[in-house]
Amino acid sequence: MSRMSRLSHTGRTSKRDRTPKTYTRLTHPLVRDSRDEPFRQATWGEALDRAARGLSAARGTFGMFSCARATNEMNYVAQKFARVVMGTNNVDSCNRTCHAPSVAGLSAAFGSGGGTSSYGEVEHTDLIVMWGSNARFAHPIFFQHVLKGIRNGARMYAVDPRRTSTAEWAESWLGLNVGTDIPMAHAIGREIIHASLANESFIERATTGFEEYEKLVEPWTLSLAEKVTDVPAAAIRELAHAYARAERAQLCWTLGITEHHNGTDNVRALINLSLLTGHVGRYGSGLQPLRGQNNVQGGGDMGAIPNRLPGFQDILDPDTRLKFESAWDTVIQPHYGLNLTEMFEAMEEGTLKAVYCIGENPAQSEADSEQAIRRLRALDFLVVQDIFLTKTAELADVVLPATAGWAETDGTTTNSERRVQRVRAAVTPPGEAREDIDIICELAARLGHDWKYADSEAVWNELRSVSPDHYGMTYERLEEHQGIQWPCPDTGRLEPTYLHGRLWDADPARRGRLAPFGLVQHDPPVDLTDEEYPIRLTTGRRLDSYNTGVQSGGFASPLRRGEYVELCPEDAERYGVVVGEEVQVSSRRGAVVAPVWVDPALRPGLAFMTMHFPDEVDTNQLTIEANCPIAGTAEFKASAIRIEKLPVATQVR
Ligand SMILES: Nc1nc2c(c(=O)[nH]1)N[C@H]1C(S)=C(S)[C@@H](COP(=O)(O)OP(=O)(O)OC[C@H]3O[C@@H](n4cnc5c(=O)[nH]c(N)nc54)[C@H](O)[C@@H]3O)O[C@H]1N2
Ligand SMILES: Nc1nc2c(c(=O)[nH]1)N[C@H]1C(S)=C(S)[C@@H](COP(=O)(O)OP(=O)(O)OC[C@H]3O[C@@H](n4cnc5c(=O)[nH]c(N)nc54)[C@H](O)[C@@H]3O)O[C@H]1N2
Ligand SMILES: [Mo]
Repeated sequence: MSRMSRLSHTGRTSKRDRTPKTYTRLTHPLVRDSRDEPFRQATWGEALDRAARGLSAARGTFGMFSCARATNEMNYVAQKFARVVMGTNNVDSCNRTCHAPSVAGLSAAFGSGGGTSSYGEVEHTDLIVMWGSNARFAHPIFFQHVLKGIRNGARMYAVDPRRTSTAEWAESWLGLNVGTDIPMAHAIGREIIHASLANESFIERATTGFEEYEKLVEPWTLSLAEKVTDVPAAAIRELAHAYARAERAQLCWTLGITEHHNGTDNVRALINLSLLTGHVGRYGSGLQPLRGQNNVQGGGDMGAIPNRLPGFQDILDPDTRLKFESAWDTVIQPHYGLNLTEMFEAMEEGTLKAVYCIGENPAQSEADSEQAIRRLRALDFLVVQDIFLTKTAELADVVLPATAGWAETDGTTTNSERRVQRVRAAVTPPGEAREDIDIICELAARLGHDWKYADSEAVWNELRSVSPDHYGMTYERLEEHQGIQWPCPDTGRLEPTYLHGRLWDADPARRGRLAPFGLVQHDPPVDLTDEEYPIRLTTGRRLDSYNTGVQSGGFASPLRRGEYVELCPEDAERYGVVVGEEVQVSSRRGAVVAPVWVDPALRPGLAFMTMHFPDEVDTNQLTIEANCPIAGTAEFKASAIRIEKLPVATQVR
């Protein structure tokens, strides 16, 4: 039976309550002996024993999801648990669904995955490009710095298929077709070269591969780019000239670039523009991938990723491994672990059978959520450690109640300008909730590893002893300077606020490894639109809600609309639908029912939905699990859908 007819037969189109679900805090451990039973409340002792038993049986088939909202200290201890207690590098977080392509692209170009600039630099720059980023909604604090920059005279350009709130502030909005960023970037690169605006001395001094790049972009004339992107050639030319002529320029991007099956290539295409013009490695000129969750940068820095040890040190390097092996008295697996995407694939293959999921909600955040849930269900053992009973937790054998990484826990977090800042416990946690670190250490102890940390500072000092980039940041100094950016190798001084100044050094010996141009080709979205699925769906965020809605769920406000499928006025008219009318939205993977919103910010053929209300409308039933082969990130930003009117009788009034 097709999904559509199944849907109408199960009556899911009848009266629906769309009030966002309210989650209540977890206050006690929960266990159950079989998945068919409901959870029952347990003592900590019983729940931890049960979790330890399940995990000890899972050696060799284990994976961990770590929490990008919790502290650096927690992420450090979590990845140590995976590596030392469970003997695996299979540890990852939501960075995979998000900015992993930025980290991979920046690492390939510069050897380090961090954004190159600091927030304040957008206030002291001449040009700001917001590329695939709706910072007005998703990074409102950073956007305040952008607005100050504009007030100080900076020009701002927005490159986004939708005329977003961010684009409203731009001098020019380049409303490109979804998935045509490489044609846009290559055409800008070609125009800069043809107009003799390339920074030849920087190219010569700091980069490699320019001749190949020049050949690669040569076919991308402005008129070809106009045809592919749907942005007028004159607007592309204007951005090319403005970027190349600016004394200083900041190129900021987010998920509009990374959440594609070729996200890393997209990132490389943008980095190329900075190499072409020398807009990197100087104050006010640089690259800012604005990271997502409050500590997703820190989680990766702490080694909660499958290919790096704490301090972003490569697992494949034997000296690095030796250092950690002697610090932790263990043997580190000499190969990369599975990333989040690969762990889900390994579940399918039956080679990954147990997961310890800390502060992630993959049952609702993974692309093609029906498939993700099926895979989680098939696990032999699932422990979820969260602050709420999430959809993922509902699938678990053991649920452990944690304290919130901010407000209830001491430690540090690292933001997307690489600034490590202190957070402090200010609120008493509910019920029997315990700190993430305590819970992990209790489990480690039951599995034969007695780690003693007096407090978060003790964890931090252990990290400092193995990570040169963090060595100079004592808690005392973090306090004194109100946060310090990495790298900070020295307790006596601070480094510049931007990275890669070395590329400008007159002395070749101090320039280090030169930055290669990325030779990347255009590759359109995997989920093609056709007669059956004629509309391009892109998904993302709104100001008033957070990710899968667990933390922003139930609050009501007249300004908060819940989930809608947003269309432009022309398309609404073409489909004969009006604001509030419920329609069926189907993709090649699933179907949902959602009310229509009409927004002139969209262009014909383009629809927008959020990921914020999966309990009411599960957008990720529609999205495609087409992953970037380098970074493992799914193409959340490009699915093909169709929209159908519902029979009148099923409309909710
Ligand atoms: N209010 C709020 N803030 C948040 C979050 C939240 O849920 N709510 N989540 C946090 C997290 S985890 C993250 S990762 C960040 C994400 O922050 P953003 O990446 O800024 O947010 P999104 O809305 O997902 O996507 C950004 C833009 O990409 C555009 N886009 C879609 N397809 C394309 C394309 O092919 N090319 C280009 N150039 N653009 C495209 C969309 O139209 C959208 O405006 O936000 C963080 N901040
Ligand atoms: N369609 C679509 N899907 C997307 C995206 C998209 O743009 N479109 N974006 C993707 C992106 S960028 C991201 S980052 C992911 C987000 O995916 P997830 O990280 O899976 O989703 P969240 O809703 O942020 O879940 C965070 C969980 O952490 C818990 N938590 C918060 N603080 C703590 C703590 O201190 N300790 C513990 N133990 N738990 C805590 C919360 O209760 C919540 O359950 O979604 C991805 N999915
Ligand atoms: Mo994210």
